[in-house]
Amino acid sequence: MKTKKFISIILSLSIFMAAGCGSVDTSAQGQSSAKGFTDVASTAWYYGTVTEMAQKGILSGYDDGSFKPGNTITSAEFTTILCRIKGLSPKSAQTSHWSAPLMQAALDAGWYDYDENPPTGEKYDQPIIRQIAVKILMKALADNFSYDYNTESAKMKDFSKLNGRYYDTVLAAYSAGIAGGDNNGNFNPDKPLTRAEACTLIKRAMDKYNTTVSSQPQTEQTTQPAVAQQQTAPVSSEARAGGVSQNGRLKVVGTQLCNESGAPVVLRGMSSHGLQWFPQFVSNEYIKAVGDRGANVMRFAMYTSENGYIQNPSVKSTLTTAVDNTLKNDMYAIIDWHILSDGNPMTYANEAEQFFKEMASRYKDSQGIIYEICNEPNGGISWSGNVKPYAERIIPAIRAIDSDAVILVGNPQWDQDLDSVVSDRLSFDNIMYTCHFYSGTHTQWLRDRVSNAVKNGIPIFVSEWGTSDASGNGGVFADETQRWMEFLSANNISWCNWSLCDKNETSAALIQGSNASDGLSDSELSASGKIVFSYFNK
Ligand code: DCB
Repeated sequence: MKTKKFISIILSLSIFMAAGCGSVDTSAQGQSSAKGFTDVASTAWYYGTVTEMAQKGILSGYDDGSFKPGNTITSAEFTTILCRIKGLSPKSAQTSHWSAPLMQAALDAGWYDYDENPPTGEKYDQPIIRQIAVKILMKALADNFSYDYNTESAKMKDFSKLNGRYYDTVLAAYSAGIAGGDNNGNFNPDKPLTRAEACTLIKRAMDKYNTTVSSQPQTEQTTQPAVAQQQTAPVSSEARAGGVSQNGRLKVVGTQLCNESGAPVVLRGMSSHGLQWFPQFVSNEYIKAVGDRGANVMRFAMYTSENGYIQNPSVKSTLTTAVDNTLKNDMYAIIDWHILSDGNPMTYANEAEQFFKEMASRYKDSQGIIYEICNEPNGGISWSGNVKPYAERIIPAIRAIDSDAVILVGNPQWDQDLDSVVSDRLSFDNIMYTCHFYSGTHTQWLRDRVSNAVKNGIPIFVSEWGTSDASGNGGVFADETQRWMEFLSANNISWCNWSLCDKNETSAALIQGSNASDGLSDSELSASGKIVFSYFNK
């Protein structure tokens, strides 16, 4: 919390004041506004904006009821507000500064360059200067940087002071009506920004680009300065061992899933059941409870058929809520296009392409997303004739938007036709092939296929497996499950178990009446759930 006393500042020269933006406040201090900020007068030019932004929970005031509109805003404060709006996941950082995980995320997202704000943090607490602020704002929120150079540069009397590296973003902001000159027509590129001005800039950009506040990860609440406190979306739990903030964006090296720095990572967690049937188990409480038991990944089965997405597209909002909950809990999230009774992925390839483009646009800045483009191809289809061509269509569509997320690809016979993959693999980087097993049905012969695939350089991810037989029922097959767990562990293979629900079938991990509000105890787990949860950390 800042303790500096508020000094009344005359904001008459606000550079970002739009024409006709209202009267100039010269004596805000002591007047109380409708929202209760003691120093934001209802006649202030920024009154409406500050009030609205505070109501949305994007900025907040200080404990003493003030907002300090004329104070400068620091680099870390300004940038992390945008990180929260966009829901960037915190990253492992070089310093212990409160903002460092999100500043690292902003740097990695390309919002600013290393020298503008080194990750060693020495500039984090300095006032941010206007040209850098506008650049970060535009990188974070703008959907295009279009402008006419002659028109926009002519509007700026002090254009010669603008550093060339900010031409595109600042002139685009001028063109979009987001930034403007002061009363003298100057932009003052090297001057600090005030809190009121920052608020106005962000609001204009959000309005212009129809930005909605993401409900994704936050930094630790306790260490945020007042300016950056989020008042709406629930605040995330701590960084999780093996989670996204620790491992960052994943990549595939050889056959091994690795973290951002190239060290091997194993993800273990739960798959949902069909989201159209069991949405209640992908709540924040359930996901957090699974994470607290040691999992670092969740997979969400969005069925295409059986009253799934094709017939009932609104199930997509269950999916995105589930994914957001997962990221908020610092876990990886797998978006599963769950074909099953429609065993040929080509049947709904158009819908799949559209869907994955939308997901990629939504999550491209998140580090915790894995796309699974077709659950279990099956029926009279082949790898080379159906699934591979499907993958060759969907993967580039995702990559055009989200260039380096890991993508999981299925194969015929419910993800058991690994031999076909070995002889005709895809040519993309950062992909893994799925193998699914059910302990009561799939035994050593399938482990042999996995071993053979890995030996041939095929990266394997077990995105679904069960302790039951292949119907999801029967068993529990504890001995065979143990063989599988030892095998996967020995091979560093990641997995998700089917399924986090309380359906009356063996593979369901929960008993009826489970309640995750206080975590999930063993007594709330089924026979299968008890076994599975005991393997999250092994
Ligand atoms: C997979 C599917 C998954 C299915 C489980 C268990 O299917 F990816 O959706 O889940 O494995 O069968 C089951 C649920 C049931 C639900 C049913 C239909 O547990 O509650 O009624 O889906 O929605 C597999 C996996 C392997 C094999 C066959 C199937 N196999 N299959 O090897 O023969 O036919 O669904």
